[in-house]
Amino acid sequence: MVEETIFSKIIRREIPADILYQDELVTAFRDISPQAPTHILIIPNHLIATANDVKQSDEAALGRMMIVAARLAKEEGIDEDGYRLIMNCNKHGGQEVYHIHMHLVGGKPLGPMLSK
Ligand code: DGP
Repeated sequence: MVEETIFSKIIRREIPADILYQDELVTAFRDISPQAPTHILIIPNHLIATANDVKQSDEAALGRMMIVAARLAKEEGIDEDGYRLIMNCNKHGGQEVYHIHMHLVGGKPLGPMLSK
């Protein structure tokens, strides 16, 4: 049994978050500690702990995450200049919350992809 994280409480609106989008598959909300002018997290409503745990049955939710990312990038006005989509996995990836999430980051030049 995989343990719920704070993100499940955000999805159920049990704790506050700046939710920008929600449907039957995914939820998107602003990151509590933004690393750029736009920093949004897009997550599946059902708990998938890490990218390693993705199953065939998750395909619809994962596809929707991508659709919502593109839509929010446009709404934020960062689609033309560009942005970065990031999903961290486990320790070396720097994952802190074990409910997979796509970071949508933009609004300024983001520099090289990886810090040295
Ligand atoms: P990661 O390192 O990829 O697991 O990123 C986790 C992100 O989640 C990090 O950028 C901060 C964000 N975060 C953690 N707790 C909360 C929270 O309670 N609310 C919101 N909005 N974001 C959170």
